[in-house]
Amino acid sequence: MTTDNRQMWAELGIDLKKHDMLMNALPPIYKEIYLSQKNRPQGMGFFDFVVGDIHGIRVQELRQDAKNGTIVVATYCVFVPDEIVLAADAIPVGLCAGTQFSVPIAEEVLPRNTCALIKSSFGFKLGRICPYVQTSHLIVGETTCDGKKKMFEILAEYHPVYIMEVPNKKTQRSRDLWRGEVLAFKEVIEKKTGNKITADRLIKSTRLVNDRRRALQRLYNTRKANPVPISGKDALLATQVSFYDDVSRCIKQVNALCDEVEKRIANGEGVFPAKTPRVLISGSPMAIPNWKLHHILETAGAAVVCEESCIGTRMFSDLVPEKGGTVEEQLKAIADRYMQIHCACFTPNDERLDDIVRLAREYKVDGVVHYNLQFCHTYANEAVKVEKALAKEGIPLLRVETDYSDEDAGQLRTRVDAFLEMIRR
Ligand code: BJ8
Repeated sequence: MTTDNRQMWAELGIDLKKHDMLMNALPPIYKEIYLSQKNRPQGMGFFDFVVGDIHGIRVQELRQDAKNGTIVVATYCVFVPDEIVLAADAIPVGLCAGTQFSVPIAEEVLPRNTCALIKSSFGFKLGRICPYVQTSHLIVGETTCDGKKKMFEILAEYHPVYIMEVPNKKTQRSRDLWRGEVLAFKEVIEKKTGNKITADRLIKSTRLVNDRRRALQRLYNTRKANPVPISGKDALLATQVSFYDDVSRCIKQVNALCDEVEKRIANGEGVFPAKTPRVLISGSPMAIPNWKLHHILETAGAAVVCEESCIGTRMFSDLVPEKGGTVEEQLKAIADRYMQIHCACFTPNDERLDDIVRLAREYKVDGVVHYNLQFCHTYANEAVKVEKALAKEGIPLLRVETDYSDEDAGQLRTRVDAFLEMIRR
């Protein structure tokens, strides 16, 4: 930790004592979960560096941009269109909400029976331990689930917050509502930045965000190979980092990683033996540093080969058509693309069931683990339908409900062991 960083954190109003505790806790966990893996691609070195310096260089960059007048827009959901933020020369930053550390802080205010993702994100602000939150000029929330929606109301007492209304159905009326929301968001961002979003800026930012999606698609495609050339933990980390890293740098680093990993495939090289059981994880997003389930699965002898999640395929599967056109035409294309995210907050949401079955086939998995954050009722209830859809296709399923603490790690391991025993070929 450099003196420069400490000074920057102090200027940002960070609670240095709590922050030190968080920063001291991360390295041993990372060493155990990540650095203990064998035969990792060298390209993961960049991502190791990013985590090792998680509140350093990237925050310094954002601070410098902010000092030069750039607006930093923080988000918690893949429904918030980065294209619009970038087209106004602002910087989008996906906030992490994946640590147990900030949960007890949030529980001083929020009900305990709230999902860990909501508590973790709120705790970061309440405890003043996240320099990304502190650097941001605006947090953009959404009306996806009830817990998040009401948390954002409370968060607005501590930080500027703007809420986008995400509809709950996929009818034409809902699409029209969402198009209106995207248009309103463009106006909010223009006002906040003082920059006009032109058709030219919008097509450029659309291409850029699509390039990030293409890079992640490329990475995930490599995971279809057998033996799998990269661990699930490493692929998850690259996806997690892509939420807050500079977009152009992220594209470059993910593509460099893909170059290396594709060579491994050509050489028949893998990180796990070819007969390793292949698992798809589906469900609630895993924000950084939530690596718990991947770690349990991969140390129990499985390979996680895909995540049907917002920190996974839901983030990058669909591109915005790059047809250009007027600002209004492009915003419509952007809005329509985002309506293809099959979050469990929609009813009905059968497209997600189709996605899970399709991905299970494409990634040739031996089983699916449905990951549900405790108290997330949307995903928990949708899991009933997921179970039926997979049973119909003869695909084994393990349903897991957990939080960010390690209290249930032993019990989870026992269940994972039994599941792997069942699906082992
Ligand atoms: S589009 S999945 S990122 S809302 S896990 S907070 S749903 S109680 S995170 Fe999500 Fe957007 Fe949907 Fe994706 Fe609520 Fe459930 Fe918690 Fe969740």
